[in-house]
Amino acid sequence: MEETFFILKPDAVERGLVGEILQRAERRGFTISRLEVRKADRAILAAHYEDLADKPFFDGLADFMMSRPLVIGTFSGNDVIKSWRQMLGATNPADSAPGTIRGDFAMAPSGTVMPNIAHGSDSPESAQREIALWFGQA
Ligand code: IDP
Ligand code: MG
Repeated sequence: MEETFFILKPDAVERGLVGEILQRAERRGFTISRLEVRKADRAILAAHYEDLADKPFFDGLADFMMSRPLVIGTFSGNDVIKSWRQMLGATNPADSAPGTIRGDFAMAPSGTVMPNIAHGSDSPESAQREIALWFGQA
């Protein structure tokens, strides 16, 4: 059994897509093992996106992620880290296949910020690090 960390980003929350996205995960067979509404600050986002902190788009990304409360949580299930990434689709919604969450709910970005609905850990190491960061204990 594996655990992954997810964020439903401000665009998902603002557009009322939280229930629909969680429903997709449940239908896939994932168990929602943690779930919380949380306002992020710049410090936690800098830690969460540590590999992106020196990118030119980081400030815009952080402002977007702080623009309203997020829905954060974990899914448990067999091979759930890879499965959730597959359900999300490509990072840039311009490239996300129809049928994926980003491909069904997000448009190609029109500016420097890239709203793309949801986050998922990209490896077991990231999942453990992100769960510890946001929830205190993996
Ligand atoms: P991921 O979310 O698919 O794992 P990452 O490369 O880890 O993609 O990037 C994290 C987030 O940063 C993306 O989901 C997206 O919101 C934002 N982002 C990534 N690349 C760009 C970019 O080139 N311009 C603006 N925002 C970006
Ligand atoms: Mg990533």
